[in-house]
Amino acid sequence: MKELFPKIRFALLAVVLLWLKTYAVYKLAFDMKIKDASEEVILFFNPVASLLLLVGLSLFAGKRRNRWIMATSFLLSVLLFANAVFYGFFNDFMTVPVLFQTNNMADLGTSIKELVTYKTLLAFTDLFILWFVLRRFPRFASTAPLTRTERSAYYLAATALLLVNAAVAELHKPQFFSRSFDRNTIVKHLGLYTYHLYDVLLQSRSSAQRVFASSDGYTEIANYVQSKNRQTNPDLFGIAAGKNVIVVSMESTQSFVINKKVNGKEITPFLNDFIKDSFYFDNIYHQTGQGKTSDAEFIVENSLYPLDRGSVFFTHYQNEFTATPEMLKDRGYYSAVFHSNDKTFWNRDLMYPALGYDRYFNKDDFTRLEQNSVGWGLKDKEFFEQSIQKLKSLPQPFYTKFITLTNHFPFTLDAKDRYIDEYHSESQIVNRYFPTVRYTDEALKYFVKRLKEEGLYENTVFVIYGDHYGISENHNAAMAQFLGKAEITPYDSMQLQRVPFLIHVPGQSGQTISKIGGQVDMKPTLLHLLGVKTKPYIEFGTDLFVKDEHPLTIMRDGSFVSKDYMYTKNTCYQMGTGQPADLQACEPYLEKAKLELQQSDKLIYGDLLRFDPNNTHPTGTMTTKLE
Ligand code: GP9
Ligand code: MN
Repeated sequence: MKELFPKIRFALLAVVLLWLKTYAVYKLAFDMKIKDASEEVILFFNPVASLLLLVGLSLFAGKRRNRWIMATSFLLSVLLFANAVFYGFFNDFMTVPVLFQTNNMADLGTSIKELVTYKTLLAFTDLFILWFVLRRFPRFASTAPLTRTERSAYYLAATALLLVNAAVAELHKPQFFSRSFDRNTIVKHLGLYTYHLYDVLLQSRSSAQRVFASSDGYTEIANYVQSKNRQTNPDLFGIAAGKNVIVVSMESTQSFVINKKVNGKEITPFLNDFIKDSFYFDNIYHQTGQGKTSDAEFIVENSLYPLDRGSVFFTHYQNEFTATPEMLKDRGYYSAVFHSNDKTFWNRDLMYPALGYDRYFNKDDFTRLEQNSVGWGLKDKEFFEQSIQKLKSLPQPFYTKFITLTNHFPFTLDAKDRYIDEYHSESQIVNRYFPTVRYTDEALKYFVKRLKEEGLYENTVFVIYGDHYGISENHNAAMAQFLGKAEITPYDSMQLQRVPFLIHVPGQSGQTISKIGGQVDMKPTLLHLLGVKTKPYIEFGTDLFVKDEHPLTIMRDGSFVSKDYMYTKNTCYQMGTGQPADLQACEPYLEKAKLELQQSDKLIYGDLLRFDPNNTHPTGTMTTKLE
């Protein structure tokens, strides 16, 4: 046994280097929200056990052991590096489904460039050290074979350490293993690598769910949904029946820009005016997860929650859905999406037929010249202009969706498109955000003007919603400055997740509705205006025109907002004052929120809408494939 050390010392060196590097990346690239010294100690030690197990696999590799060690170090470094970049924008750790979203990669270039800093490059320093040791001190890296006892001793020790790690997590955070905490909490307690092993386990469990699902599963969820109080507002039901619909998904637009000024100038002058003639909902939260824009699209058109991991557009595009375009098809509507990105981005070319769309006007349908484009694609104004002729050629009534793009992270804009100056704060991202929002606002104004000229405005319902946040919590200091606050508390952060939502119905006067709601509520709200009863269908939202207070608006991570309380980051807050409240006050809602998300997840994982008797257009037999 005493000969063991020389045989494993190169592996141990790799472990120690990876460990220290991981800790450095934890501190520099992730916002771990460490509360006290004990958490810091847990954080420091948490990479060790899984690193010993993973790098230890090399001990089975015989003579090629050192190559294995180098390869494992490299792969783990890539994983660390990728997480650091991913976290920079998403404030989240990667999951297995995210890894398979490879068709998104090409376009992510500009965003990634912005996020790759010296911090992320730290992720590869140790490989040079290992390589140097191998070259200069080959005897240090012995490849003498290990006996079975030696290997067992090594793995026993590493596993014991993993168990200690798990026990400490459970002691420090009771019910760690019975409640599903957010990914930040998991990484904080178990470490990044153990988290990834756990994530792989989750993935295989969810894949199995479809196979074992039956119509009983559908019935259970249908009963759950039918037990909710879902009403319509009789004064408004059907007021827009048969009209065309234009939905605009506004990239990264949060409510805090509405009716606000920067450097003395309005950020959204057009929307501020348009709101006055529209139903404007000023208390609507986005409910997206890792699927960003695609999650918003999914929620808005299905009234289901997105998944906790990955984007439903990628993970479940083969499912059955009863989405808005499909439901409207039965009422004689033609449906189309307009978006000037690659058609495979977010797997849209495969997902849109499943949602019942007839046509997807994508990058290939638009003329993209250098001077027309910025950041990820065609500038919004140009995009709307080029869309008009295509829109005119569609059969009516139509249901169409336009997805804007210019206001996308990292918010780049040509000087001539800057209608207002940048903001002045320590965050370049926040500074640039305002002019790009202002630009999209101008593009919308132009779009409405052109629709009027083409005679398409008067018979069209106009829906506008913000898809998700554009400014992540990494920019809290600049946001505090903009909002004139000393700091951004988790309560404030949650309120910043509100996105604009408005519906303009020709001939109706404007009204601001401050009921609290989320993107799940948009589908029944719109469909009821169009005179479509949604009650027989599965939906998790309710009509925002119904006066009763919304019981609960639930975010994808289990946070929620109700009339009296908000729950976020494991804390209960009093609505209005933002003061922390006794956790007990939130407790009854917590269970409800959990159940709601579970039901929605079950529906998606089990592909249960295939058992829905209302599903008149099963994907497999759909008459119209994407044209
Ligand atoms: C890409 C666009 C932006 O086509 O919808 O996607 P996002 O990165 O915001 O999810
Ligand atoms: Mn988006």
